[in-house]
Amino acid sequence: NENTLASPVGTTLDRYIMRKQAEFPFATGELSQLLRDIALAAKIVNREINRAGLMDITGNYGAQNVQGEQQQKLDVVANIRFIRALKNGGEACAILSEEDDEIIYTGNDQGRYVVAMDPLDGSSNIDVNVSIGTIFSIYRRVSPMGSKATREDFLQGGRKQVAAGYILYGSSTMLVYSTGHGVACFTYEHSLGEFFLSHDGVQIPAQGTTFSCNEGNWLDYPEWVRCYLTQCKERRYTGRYIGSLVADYHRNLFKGGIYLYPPTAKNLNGKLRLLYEGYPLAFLIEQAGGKALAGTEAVLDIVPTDYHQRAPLFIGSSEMVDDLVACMAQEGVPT
Ligand code: P6P
Repeated sequence: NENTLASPVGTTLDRYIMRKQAEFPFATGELSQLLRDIALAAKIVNREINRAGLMDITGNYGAQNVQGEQQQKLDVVANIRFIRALKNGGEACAILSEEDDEIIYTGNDQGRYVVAMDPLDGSSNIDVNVSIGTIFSIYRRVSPMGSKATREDFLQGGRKQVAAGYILYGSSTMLVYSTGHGVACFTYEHSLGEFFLSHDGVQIPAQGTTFSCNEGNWLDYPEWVRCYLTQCKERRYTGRYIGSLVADYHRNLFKGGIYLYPPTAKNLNGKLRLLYEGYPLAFLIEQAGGKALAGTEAVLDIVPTDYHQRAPLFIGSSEMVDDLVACMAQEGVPT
């Protein structure tokens, strides 16, 4: 039926969500509402980000977050806004945020979902006006409705995600998400306060000629990573590294490419967090026909043990990830 066709560009996010929900007769609308709540928070955070330079709320807040990283004021603002939107929305019973060590209970113990999120990744880029992003990952709870959410709700593993996505606050603000039936991309129209569908059924090109990696860590990289990066240079690929994961990821999703965050001396498991960076971005890239590895293992297959655990991330065009795997074999890594 017409619902299974890609929705026409220009559809609003609301109409798109309703149309998609109509494709699932058993859908009860909670996930749809949860996505709307996330979109609302995104609009609010977008406004704060755009005003930041003017309201002088950028710069270091002085507080340290649980990661021991210098916390930017906008980190705090974004975290509060997403938590408040999800609390008011009523669909999520708990939240795991990069900014908080423990899970945050929303008070909606009847909520069917839990959300893991990085409210504002790459916040060190704010002061220099580089694009930044929010990343979110949604699970159906496994603990009984009416009870408090548990660790198990958040440690179900990447393949149990029911939805995932990100907001990119760039030259335009875009919301990209999937509920497991393809990737949709929406562009925000400030004057109307609406997200409009700009791409439906996004597929990452199988091959690309862009690699995104911080080569300052070259001396730390395992031989198979150096082997691959050398191959990229021999092929005269383009290096593009914005230093903001969502921005690098989004460009590679549309143009083809690979993003690499390997183990380093400072971070033996890489710098990126599994539950609210690796898993959601891996969910999306597989929906878009790409691949995501943490090493020899697919990111989505990693069994999680800790809320804030890190994992290496090699993610993007399928043929580029395959070339990376060939380098593992070449360097004797058991695959
Ligand atoms: P490095 C930003 O701090 C971030 O989490 C990602 O957005 C980005 O891709 C990466 O870290 C940059 O890390 O070590 O290359 O500066």
